[in-house]
Amino acid sequence: MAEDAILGYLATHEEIPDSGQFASQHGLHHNDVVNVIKSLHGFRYIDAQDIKRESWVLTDEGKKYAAEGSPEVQLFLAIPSEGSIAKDELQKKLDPSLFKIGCSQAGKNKWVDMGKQVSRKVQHVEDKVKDLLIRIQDGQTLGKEDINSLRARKLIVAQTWKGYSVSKGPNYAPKRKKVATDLTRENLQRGDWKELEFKEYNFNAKGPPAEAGHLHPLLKVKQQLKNIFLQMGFEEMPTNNFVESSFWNFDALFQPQQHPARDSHDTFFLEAPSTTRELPEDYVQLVKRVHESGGYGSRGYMYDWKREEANKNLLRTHTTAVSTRMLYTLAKQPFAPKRYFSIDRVFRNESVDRTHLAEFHQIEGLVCDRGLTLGDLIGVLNDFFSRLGMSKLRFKPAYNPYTEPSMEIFSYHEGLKKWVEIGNSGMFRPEMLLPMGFPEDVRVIAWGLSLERPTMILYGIDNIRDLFGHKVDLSLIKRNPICRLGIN
Ligand code: FB9
Repeated sequence: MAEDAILGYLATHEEIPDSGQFASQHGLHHNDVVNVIKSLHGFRYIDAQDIKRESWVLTDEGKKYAAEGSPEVQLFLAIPSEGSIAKDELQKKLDPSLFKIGCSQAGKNKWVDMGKQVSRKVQHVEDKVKDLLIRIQDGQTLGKEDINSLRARKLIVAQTWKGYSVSKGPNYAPKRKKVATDLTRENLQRGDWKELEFKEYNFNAKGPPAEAGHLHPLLKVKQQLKNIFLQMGFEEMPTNNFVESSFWNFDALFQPQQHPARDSHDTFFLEAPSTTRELPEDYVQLVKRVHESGGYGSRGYMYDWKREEANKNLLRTHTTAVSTRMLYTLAKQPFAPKRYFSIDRVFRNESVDRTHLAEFHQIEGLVCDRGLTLGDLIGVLNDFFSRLGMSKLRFKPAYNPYTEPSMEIFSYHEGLKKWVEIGNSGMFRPEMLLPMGFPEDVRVIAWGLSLERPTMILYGIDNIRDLFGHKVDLSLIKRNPICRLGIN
């Protein structure tokens, strides 16, 4: 239909200057003409150039006034030609939005005398606004001043009309030749492949989107962080046990049994299996003693340490529980420096809010070596976070039951234009390391942060519930970009 019209017209005419006029002259919808133009252009039957035309269209309010007259004229006509009418009377005669605009415009045009009583100041008025709006509807061009006054009253808005001018292309023919898009066995048998015209390959054509698996943003950031740790010579610790005993999660870390984090308000304790099966007895006695009466230069906590408390099973509250197991195993071997890291889920019985769920992923790093100092900790933190793109760090003294000294870590975030708390760190207490059997001069420095916080900031996710859990919208998983950690 449109195709024959266009190809036919070009048989006898140099070009089609304006696809819009061509469409209306041939009683065609301009959209159909445009689609055909795009296709014929694709096969180089024609050459098409974009043409744009700015035009004005009426807003809904504009259409209303073009149909019913401008508010100021409606107001004027509602006022008796002789005498006056009470303002609130008049108000009743008109639709509220009309009345307000009508008053201000009629006032501006000095058509009416607005007081308690309202009267006409002129006998007759022209509805210039209505006429101008109708002229625009008829596609007429108005003067700049009229356009600005209508635009100012939000009665018209600009609209860009896009069309094409068309001329013959290198493959022009009055009728589209059927091009072969495939060389078939039949073509070869019939030998008609010689005459056939084959469609050119469009090497820029996008293939159908490959429906492939997609990594959750958290896993992309996790992989980036793993790479950073491995590049820094760290080994990953096995974190495949969400269920842990209070002993490894708390006691071995020299965290006292009456510490608030150890009650069910903060920790998920298990009903079944409620208690751990076995613990290394000789080591347990050393932990019991250091809690009760100290040793190694410490006076301990001086309370009755209860085995049954240590036996309670829970969902680990931090991956530091894994660090404890690994350090205990390490202390059994002839000493060798070690760098360990873990990234996995931890569980805290906390109230859920924009940035907190009952579970999150903790990232932890530790360095175990002789004579390590706080300087070494600050050094490794600067190295680690600079690889995450966070170079300007500040440290604030903090407290953890299992590290002394301890520091909260802050970084200045260019995007957020503020200092952000990016983690916690410290030097494990001798009351934790010496009962394990480490030599006196062995020190362990460690730090931790969450995986969710950096992921939310990197992917601009404001509410943690949009990142993790059953409410996550899968399209976020499908379309989330690669993880650009450390790359601004
Ligand atoms: O992740 C945290 N903040 C953070 C980290 C990175 C980041 O990157 C952006 C791209 C720029 C942005 C923010 N925090 C730790 C700080 C806060 O969010 C904090 O309010 C919440 N914390 C969690 C615990 O909440 C109860 C984050 C989580 C956390 C805190 C401490 C540790 C681990 C995770 C630890 C530890 C530790 C200390 C000493 C020795 C061993 C482990």
